[in-house]
Amino acid sequence: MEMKQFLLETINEAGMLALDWAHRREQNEVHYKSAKDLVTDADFAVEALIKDRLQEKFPNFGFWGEESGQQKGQDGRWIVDPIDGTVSFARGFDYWSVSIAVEIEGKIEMGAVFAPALELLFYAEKGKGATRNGKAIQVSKTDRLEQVITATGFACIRSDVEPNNLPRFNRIVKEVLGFRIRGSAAVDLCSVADGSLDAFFEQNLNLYDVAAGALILEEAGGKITDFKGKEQLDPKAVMATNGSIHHDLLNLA
Ligand code: 2AM
Ligand code: CA
Repeated sequence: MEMKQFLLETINEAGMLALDWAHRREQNEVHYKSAKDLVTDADFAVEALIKDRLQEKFPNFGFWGEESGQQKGQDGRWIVDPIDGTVSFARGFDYWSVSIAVEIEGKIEMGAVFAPALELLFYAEKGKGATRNGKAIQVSKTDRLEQVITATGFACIRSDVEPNNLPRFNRIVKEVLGFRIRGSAAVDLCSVADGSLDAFFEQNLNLYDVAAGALILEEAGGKITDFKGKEQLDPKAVMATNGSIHHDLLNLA
């Protein structure tokens, strides 16, 4: 079986397992990695399922998951966030997702983000465009700040990182039409990809939060840089836009 089909089958199975946990929240125990960093039984179960499936089918692939760490492999690796938006998931707020990126020779070649409670599956392959529930997607054409709806998040504040995202938020919030803070970086990147949002920026994320979403956004015609405008995926400094308003937002970043 080729990798694409296997990736889509696996993320579907993982998302359905997570949704099953979401439907019986009272059984899903919350554990605290630190005061504001939590993980649930479901996170561990979903990551274990994905890792098992990968090892069974592609044993020469490495694996990097948020909950079980890194395991080397010769053919490439899967970069996995079993549940991106765990806080939302644990509370029954529907913006959470399973995120899987396929890295080969150091480059992200495929990415899938599945938000089962929203019934949204995003997929992209390098050079082949991006899809939402099987249909091709494109970023928005919004090119004026006063028409921009942008997402952000405050992982930096939960991790006590200084300087944090608040001064940037304060500058940008005065110039744009609206903000959305929904708690899943992976879903936010996909919303920029399908044009329902125009931008997303956040500090202090991890590669497993953004690797798949970043490819999906780029394949939908979007742009990602750090806050200085350098064209790279730096999970600690993410400015992701439709391209048209990138320069204006960077000026405020
Ligand atoms: P998670 O749910 O997988 O932890 C929301 O702002 C984004 O920040 C989510 O992608 C979330 O991923 C991530 N996040 C939340 N708390 C964080 C922390 N303390 N450190 C780093 N990332 C965090
Ligand atoms: Ca997670």
